[in-house]
Amino acid sequence: MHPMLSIAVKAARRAGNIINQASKNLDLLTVSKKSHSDFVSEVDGAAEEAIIKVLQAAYPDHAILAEESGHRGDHNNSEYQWIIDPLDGTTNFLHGFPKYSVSIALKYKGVLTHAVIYDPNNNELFTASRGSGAFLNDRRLRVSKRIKLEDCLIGTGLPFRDLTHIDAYFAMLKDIVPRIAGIRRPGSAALDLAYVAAGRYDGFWEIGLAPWDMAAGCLLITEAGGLVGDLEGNETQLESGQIIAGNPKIFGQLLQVIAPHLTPELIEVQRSAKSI
Ligand code: 2AM
Ligand code: CA
Ligand code: CA
Ligand code: CA
Repeated sequence: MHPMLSIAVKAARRAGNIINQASKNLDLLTVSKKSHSDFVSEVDGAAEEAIIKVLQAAYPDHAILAEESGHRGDHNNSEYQWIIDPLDGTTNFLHGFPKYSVSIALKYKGVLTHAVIYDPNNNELFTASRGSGAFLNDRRLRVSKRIKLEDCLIGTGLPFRDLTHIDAYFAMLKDIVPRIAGIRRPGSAALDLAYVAAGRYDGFWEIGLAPWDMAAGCLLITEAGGLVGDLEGNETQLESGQIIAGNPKIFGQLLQVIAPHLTPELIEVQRSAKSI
């Protein structure tokens, strides 16, 4: 394992331990709301600090973008940037619904290079390094082999914070559901993307995500032989928050159903993210 990936794994496991400990006493947690239905607890912050402590001890010069504390370090001059979601699926965590994860990715010169997604509940560690494949614990991962949309299990997430695009999203959902075998919406986007890499889902799409929800999952999927793109089929821009992913046969079929429901506003979100 590349030394930078092992540091990321160490950080993810530390965060996972904090999350597991806290999950035994959910009633004791202080929970606040960032906005309507957007919850945060002290566990999010504690897990994030633990991750950052491990990363900064090893790589004090690297820049960091983390959900709860934002930017740290010199983003203009560092070639390395860590992108961190310390607890993806906070709502699930707070309800004892066992679908949440820790997500850590490293960009080198703007390119996703290492990725970890850790499910502390099931002790499932998903890792990838560019050019070296994707793994679940010690097992090499491949995306699924299904070729017909009608046989596929597709993951998604509902818009929850910004409801501006909810009609367009429901139009996508309405069109896709009769064409597939099943739909799932567990609520941890990072873990969903890891499941595409593992072949548990054949495809996934969502709008309104944040860069830290998507970064690690994108590398896991491409390293497992899958495709990721934006909702027009172009290269994913993490800042756009819009993603379609799947095995190489299903990616295009999913895109054909989803893309016609893009509104000018959703297209604008994608295209303006490209110019960042
Ligand atoms: P979070 O738990 O790290 O905030 C996509 O659905 C992402 O949106 C999730 O991975 C989750 O990341 C975030 N999210 C926050 N609040 C949510 C909510 N009430 N419902 C769904 N997703 C939520
Ligand atoms: Ca959050
Ligand atoms: Ca998240
Ligand atoms: Ca989070």
